[in-house]
Amino acid sequence: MPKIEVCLTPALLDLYAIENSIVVVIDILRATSSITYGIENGAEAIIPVMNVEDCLNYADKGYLLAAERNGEVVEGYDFGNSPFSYTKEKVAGKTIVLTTTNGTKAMHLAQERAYQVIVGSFLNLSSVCDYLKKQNRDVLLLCAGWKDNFNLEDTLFAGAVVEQLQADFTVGDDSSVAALDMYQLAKGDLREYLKKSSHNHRLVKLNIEEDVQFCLRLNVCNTIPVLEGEYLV
Ligand code: 3SL
Repeated sequence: MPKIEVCLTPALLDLYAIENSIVVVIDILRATSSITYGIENGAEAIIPVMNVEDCLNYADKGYLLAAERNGEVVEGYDFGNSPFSYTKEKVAGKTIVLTTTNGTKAMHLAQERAYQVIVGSFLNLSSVCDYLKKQNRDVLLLCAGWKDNFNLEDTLFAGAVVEQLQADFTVGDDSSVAALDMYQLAKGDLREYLKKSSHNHRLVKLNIEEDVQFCLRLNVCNTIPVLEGEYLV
């Protein structure tokens, strides 16, 4: 049986052998939720870049430029990381260059070594799990966390995936067991549980409570963004 493991922060990624694994990058609030929603809504591609300045390399290509740091849109950019900026009206047929505090960095780190990098969120939970079940390959769930620290929301999602895959995969490490236990404790009311999370406090201060609610919606997207070269498609 293939194995499933959970890497709780990008700072721990070096500990995992991922050359033959599918890595699911998770940044529930809000990067991987917004990316999922954008691709679902017909964005042609999303190019995740590490640094704000990297976006400018694409400035003359007619792409939308999106940049978030510390939860806020970086001045001068078209938009940031809110799922409400990734609606059909705004992104269908468009290519978006995106940089975020944690999520896009995690994608780059994973891509250096992984067999494949895909994007997971509660919005596409079941589609991601169905896809992983069919691949018969080891899986690493990579929590983007916050500036290399552990966070609750990404770990909860990892637990939700472990719950759906545990019959078909060997659960490979204690962080998977912890994520599963946490998810089973919280799943009756994810929103209530996440009121304790540090990123929730950050986002509530920024007045984006509705983004948090949105990112916790279950299975409203079928798409699975896959990183192909520099493009998420
Ligand atoms: O860190 C990230 O990649 C972001 O998702 C953070 S925020 O939700 O936009 O604050």
